[in-house]
Amino acid sequence: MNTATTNATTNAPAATHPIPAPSGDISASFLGPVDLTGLDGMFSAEEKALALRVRGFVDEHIRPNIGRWYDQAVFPREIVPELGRLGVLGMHLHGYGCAGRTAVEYGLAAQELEAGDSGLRTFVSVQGSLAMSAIHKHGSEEQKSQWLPRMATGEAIGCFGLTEPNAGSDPASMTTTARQAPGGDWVLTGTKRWIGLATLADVAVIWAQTGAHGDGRGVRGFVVPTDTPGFHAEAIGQKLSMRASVQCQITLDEVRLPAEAILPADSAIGLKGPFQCLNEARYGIIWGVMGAARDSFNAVLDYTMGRTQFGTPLAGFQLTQAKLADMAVAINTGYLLAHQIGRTKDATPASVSPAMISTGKLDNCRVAIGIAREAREMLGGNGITLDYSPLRHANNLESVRTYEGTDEVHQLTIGRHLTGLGAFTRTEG
Ligand code: TGC
Repeated sequence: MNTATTNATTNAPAATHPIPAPSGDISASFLGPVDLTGLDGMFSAEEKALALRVRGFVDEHIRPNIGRWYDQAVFPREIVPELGRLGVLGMHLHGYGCAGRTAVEYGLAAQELEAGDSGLRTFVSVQGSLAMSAIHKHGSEEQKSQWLPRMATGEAIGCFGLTEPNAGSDPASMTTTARQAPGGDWVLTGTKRWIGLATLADVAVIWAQTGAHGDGRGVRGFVVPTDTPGFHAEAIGQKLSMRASVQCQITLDEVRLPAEAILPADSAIGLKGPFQCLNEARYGIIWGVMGAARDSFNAVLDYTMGRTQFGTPLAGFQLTQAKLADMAVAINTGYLLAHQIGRTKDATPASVSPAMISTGKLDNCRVAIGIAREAREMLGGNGITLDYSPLRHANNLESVRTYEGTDEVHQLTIGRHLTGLGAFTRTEG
């Protein structure tokens, strides 16, 4: 029988070990009871204050509603300007109304948002790390001035169209084309799939084959206002994951754009253009998923402390403690990995290799999903409801583990780094 009192907004027992409130005592670890290794001491007072501010936002705007949004498969469009006011949209970018925060601060914000829900963190990543980063890194002055300030406030939403129905792990095989018409206009034709927020977006960064160079170097990016004739986005339904987020299929039917719609920078010639943006999004995931893992851990720690079976709190059983210990150790190592990559990114950005990013994305995703699944199991039957976060996190993490590079893509990226031998084999024909 559950002896704990009940939370007013859900049927879940009230927290017996609440994580600190935004204005709480940060002399104890700001990461709560999971901090076994002095993680708290790795962050400055300013960094922790930022994390706690984002946590306060999550506590106020996301936690009370996320079960309903998830159940009803709703992305709360109205939260976008609130996220803009919080300063997390394109927060790691400088100028054009962006907050100019460090990589570590961006990571801390990502893990607080994902402690709320991966779908909401994904919105912030797609907007800031993919769409805004693409324009910021590769765009013209006009493109930056037109879009970035409005995207930083949430007045405009962006999406990033790379993946296609038949080109997921292998974007070099994309079939979307951009041909230049007499007079210089570009005409885009093709289909993109699994594109976050495309039905809500005001602008899409679309990657397409121009045929101008061989070996995938013909891939270029285009800034496409979504009200351009021929642009059509449709939400993908019946998802069992990321239900408080929107993933879409985009159809480009002879979408005609002016010559200056292309992302002009040399850095955007070929696949390295989109891959540089994927690095930013993958970096955010390294931190984000630790938030989902930490939230799952907190939920199950509270639950096992409060629920008595066979006359003992579940947390008093050795088998429970072994699981809690393994989860906490894995979360600590995940934060250490994220912190190491984040500090490196702030100190010497050029030394953050694709293999380093792959190491973090690969391991923190598989660790986080393992923790969320284990936490669900420890919650027993109660764990299959939306009153508790772990199964929602586990389901979301199925998507997070897959997008921005599957485990296999990251293993082979690391393998290529270690051996110098590329094991991605493309069979022509
Ligand atoms: P490869 O020959 O390795 O590289 C082509 C060019 O790109 C450069 N490059 C990178 N540059 C920066 N960062 C990286 N991480 C890079 N990886 C490669 C490379 O140096 C080369 O440059 P250059 O100058 O020689 O042209 O290309 P490959 O075709 O052999 O691919 C290798 C592989 C498998 C690693 C790559 O294709 C890959 O990462 N695949 C996974 C793609 C992926 O993550 N897709 C998910 C996209 S996310 C999305 O569209 C929807 S989710 C977001 C949402 O919600 O909207």
